[in-house]
Amino acid sequence: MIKLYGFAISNYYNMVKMTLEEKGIAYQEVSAMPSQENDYTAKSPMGKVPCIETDQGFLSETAAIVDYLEELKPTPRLYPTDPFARAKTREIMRVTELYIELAARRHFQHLFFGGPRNETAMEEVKPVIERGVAALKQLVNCKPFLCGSELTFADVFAYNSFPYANMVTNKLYNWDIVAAVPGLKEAFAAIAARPSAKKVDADQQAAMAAFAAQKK
Ligand SMILES: N[C@@H](CCC(=O)N[C@@H](CS)C(=O)NCC(=O)O)C(=O)O
Repeated sequence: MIKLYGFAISNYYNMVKMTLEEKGIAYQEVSAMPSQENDYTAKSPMGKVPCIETDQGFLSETAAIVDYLEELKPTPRLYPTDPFARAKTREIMRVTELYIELAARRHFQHLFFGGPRNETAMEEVKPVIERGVAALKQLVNCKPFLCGSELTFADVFAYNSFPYANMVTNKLYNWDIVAAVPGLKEAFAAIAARPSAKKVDADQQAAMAAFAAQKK
């Protein structure tokens, strides 16, 4: 059985977990935090969360993991079969990760872990996210999902990336980036109604409550 290493607050972890849930692949969760210790980098060479353990060995990097899972269990598929539509799905995934998630992530230390505000990032992040949002406005159709009638990995990536990024933009730039993309709020509501999202969200909220209680 596949083992999924990480923790339920991690948006990347939740992308993989949602994929496993959507595909009905049996898995076991193993609690792990990012670490540069040898015993963890042996599993996840960058020391990041998530990674998975398969019969053939460990695999890290979310995009590589979800591609593996898609090939391991092609149905229900989360990439369109048409090559161009599949590439367009990946285009949305890349834009979401590079210009929304990774840009916003520069403020995570400050916003979620009490670090000092990064003034350089204050200047640099907003224009990057502005271009990401403009690109997504052009790329998604939200009928009801980001690429149309079927749930794809574009939904899995965006659904798990936007909430934290939106906390960042709301708090630091007074800007709601979900509202900024027409149809995105409704697309997220459609995704949230799926059992996979319900499971991921419930586990995430429980983990957040436990984290908050621990901090007190
Ligand atoms: N590129 C990685 C990013 C994963 C990532 O950044 N995970 C966070 C937790 S949400 C982490 O492990 N952070 C610790 C670090 O960056 O060293 C992936 O696609 O899986």
